[in-house]
Amino acid sequence: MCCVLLSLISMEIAVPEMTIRTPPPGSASCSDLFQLLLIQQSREICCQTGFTDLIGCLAPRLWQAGTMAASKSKNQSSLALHKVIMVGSGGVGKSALTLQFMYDEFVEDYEPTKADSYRKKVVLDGEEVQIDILDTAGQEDYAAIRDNYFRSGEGFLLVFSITEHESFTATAEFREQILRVKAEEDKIPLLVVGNKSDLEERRQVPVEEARSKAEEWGVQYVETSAKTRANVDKVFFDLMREIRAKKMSENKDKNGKKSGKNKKSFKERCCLL
Ligand SMILES: Nc1nc2c(ncn2[C@@H]2O[C@H](COP(=O)(O)OP(=O)(O)OP(=O)(O)O)[C@@H](O)[C@H]2O)c(=O)[nH]1
Ligand SMILES: [Mg+2]
Repeated sequence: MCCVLLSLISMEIAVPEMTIRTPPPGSASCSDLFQLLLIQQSREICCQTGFTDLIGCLAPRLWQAGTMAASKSKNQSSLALHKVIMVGSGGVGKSALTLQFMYDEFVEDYEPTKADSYRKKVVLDGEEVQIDILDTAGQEDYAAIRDNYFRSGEGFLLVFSITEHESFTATAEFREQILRVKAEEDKIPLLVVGNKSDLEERRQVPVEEARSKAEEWGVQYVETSAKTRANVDKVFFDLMREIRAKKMSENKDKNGKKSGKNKKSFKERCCLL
């Protein structure tokens, strides 16, 4: 069974609306692969029954299911899992950044994304963790399914291209959508990323303009180049740190409440003589 599954490790499973790229050899476990096969099977059912629209709706759920399964195996191997979503207009370099981070390669060709999902084990401040990256479509045709994607994310890289002012203006709308979808959450881990910093001669967005917007939103602004790899690791690792800090403070709150409750019930059990 394992041999058959291992032969699938570097295979790319492509479907009309979503691609799941398996981790490079050595980093995929059997349970990861089993999940991928399950996901693939569900999608095949959708394709065969002609419900291709369903895939758009199911993709984020399937991603969630996949990451939930990873959380389970995470518990077994006690690995934390951080779920990151790439957001921004079409052509700003979301896929290029993701592929550079995942595989240390720069893709020159532009192929608009529908939705791609990636998983990698990394060492974050000395601790081995897993990162799940959902690379979403910037193209407007897919705007309707963004809500579903955003709901399942724990942190966001809000990407624009420094060579296209319109893509910078669009970040405000993307941010609004994230805040609306995650309205019940306090502080959402998010970084504003100005990509294509290697194309300085074509810059349309001044650093100061982007920085002051990020300050207004209370988030970090970082310029990257998927081509030269400048700051690529930084944005993913800084975001994971923010996600981890949020989870820790939420756990602290929960535990605080629990012990508060215990104190009350202890008091309630006492009576004055
Ligand atoms: N010079 C330079 N080109 C880049 C950089 N990042 C991306 N590109 C190029 O810009 C084009 C679009 O990049 P993608 O990563 O496909 O853009 P995207 O944001 O994923 O686009 P959608 O999938 O449509 O949302 C490609 O031709 C890339 O090679 C960069 O940092 N520097
Ligand atoms: Mg893309």
